[in-house]
Amino acid sequence: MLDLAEGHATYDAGSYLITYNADLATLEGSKAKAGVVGTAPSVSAAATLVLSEDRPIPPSPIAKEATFTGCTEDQQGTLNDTFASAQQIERMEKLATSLPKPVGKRFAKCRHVLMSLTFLHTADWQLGKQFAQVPGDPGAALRRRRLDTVKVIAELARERRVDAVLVAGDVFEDNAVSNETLRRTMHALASFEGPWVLLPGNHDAGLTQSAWNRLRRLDVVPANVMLADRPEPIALCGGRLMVLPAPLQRRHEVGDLTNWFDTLRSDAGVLRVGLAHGTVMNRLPAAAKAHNPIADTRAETAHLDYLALGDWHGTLEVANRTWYAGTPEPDRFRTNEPSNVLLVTLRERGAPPQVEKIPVGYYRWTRLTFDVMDDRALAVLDGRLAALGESERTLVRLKLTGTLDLATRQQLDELLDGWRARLHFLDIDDTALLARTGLDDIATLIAELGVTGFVRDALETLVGIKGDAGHPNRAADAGRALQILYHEHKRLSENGP
Ligand SMILES: [Mn+2]
Repeated sequence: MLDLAEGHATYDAGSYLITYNADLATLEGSKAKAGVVGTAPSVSAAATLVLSEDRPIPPSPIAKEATFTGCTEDQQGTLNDTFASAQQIERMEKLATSLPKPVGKRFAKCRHVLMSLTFLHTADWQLGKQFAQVPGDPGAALRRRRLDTVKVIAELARERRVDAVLVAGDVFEDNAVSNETLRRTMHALASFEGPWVLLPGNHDAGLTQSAWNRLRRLDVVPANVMLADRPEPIALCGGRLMVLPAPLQRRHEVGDLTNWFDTLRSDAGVLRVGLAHGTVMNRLPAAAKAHNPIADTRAETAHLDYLALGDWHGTLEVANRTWYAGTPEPDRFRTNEPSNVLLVTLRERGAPPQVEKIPVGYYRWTRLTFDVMDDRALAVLDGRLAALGESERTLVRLKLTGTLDLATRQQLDELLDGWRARLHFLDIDDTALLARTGLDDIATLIAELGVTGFVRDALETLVGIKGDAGHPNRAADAGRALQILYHEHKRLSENGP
């Protein structure tokens, strides 16, 4: 809340940072305070208070509106509009020229510092992906959904009034996606009319015959959509933002395509954002493929304010100022935090970026391992599946272990049939679920497992306790112990230690 009558220095107004400059207050004197309450020019005066260059701007969470006391509703609206978007600089400049000279001059000097810039960072849409592991209608629904999630991203960009959307590669599953997919993709971007920058990745590399060339040939690319298939800087936001793209021009590169970022010069104050697709060296699990290397020091050596990456499907701050956005719509059973886009705010050259994760994914892919020992476990399994919630948008890969008798196995199958109908997709791996033999028959057990020595002694003791009607609790425990012993011994003898 900025109270113009107070004359304080710094305010955090609805988390839009406002600097109230004492010099300006002096300049306008008490008239400024009075003026703010009533007339339209006084709103301009209030706006100029925000635009002082005299004080450092500490980092603060960003919102795109400020609340002022002493304004009419209309004036408040004007202020909010003015602050709403960094794209509105021209408007602010016009406003400045209508102001008394000293104030207008101050504004002209400090606008770069004060107007923060925001963009969405996303990647790995892989539109047109087939989902061979999910057959039939559920797989088709997953394919359609990816395009819907892109529409959600476009809506989000509009709502948050960002300055740009950067897509860090693998927009398409491959260069052979249908013309229909290409057209529908362009259509899905329609809600956001600001600049989109689309980068080729390894899936849709900028080859001679590429989806990118085809898009151009089909003449379906809107004017606000840039295909960054050449390693050339792209100036956005009236020149305040320079995007440095490193498009893959074949699927696998041995060298680091972001090298050229280091040598590209830009004017002082221009924000520098790299856009690339590949593997950041030394930072990802060893299993990550080492194609398309990107230096983990690139943000420093190229003086980037932010490096927007794609290829790793989970959201990850992988190095200083360097993020993987992850795929916005999850596409596999892996727990690496997909489903987000990143809302990035840059305040000024050199200041740390503010990065907000915004979930946009629809489907949830869940892996579950469950040990079934007896019929009581079925109710627990039922509860675990129910606790996942939102069954219609959930895919489950269920791995079952344990031993079951035939009757319980049948109950289990009925339970799973029910869940198969409710979930979007249920994949069951029951290769480690063993059928139980007559555990009461010690002779059978010993013969089947082929045990001797202390294992055989333990078996005999447990069977003895299990048969002791005088101690029903101990008997139940012994029964369970027998099952575990049976299961473990069988597993070890089949798989080796
Ligand atoms: Mn990729």
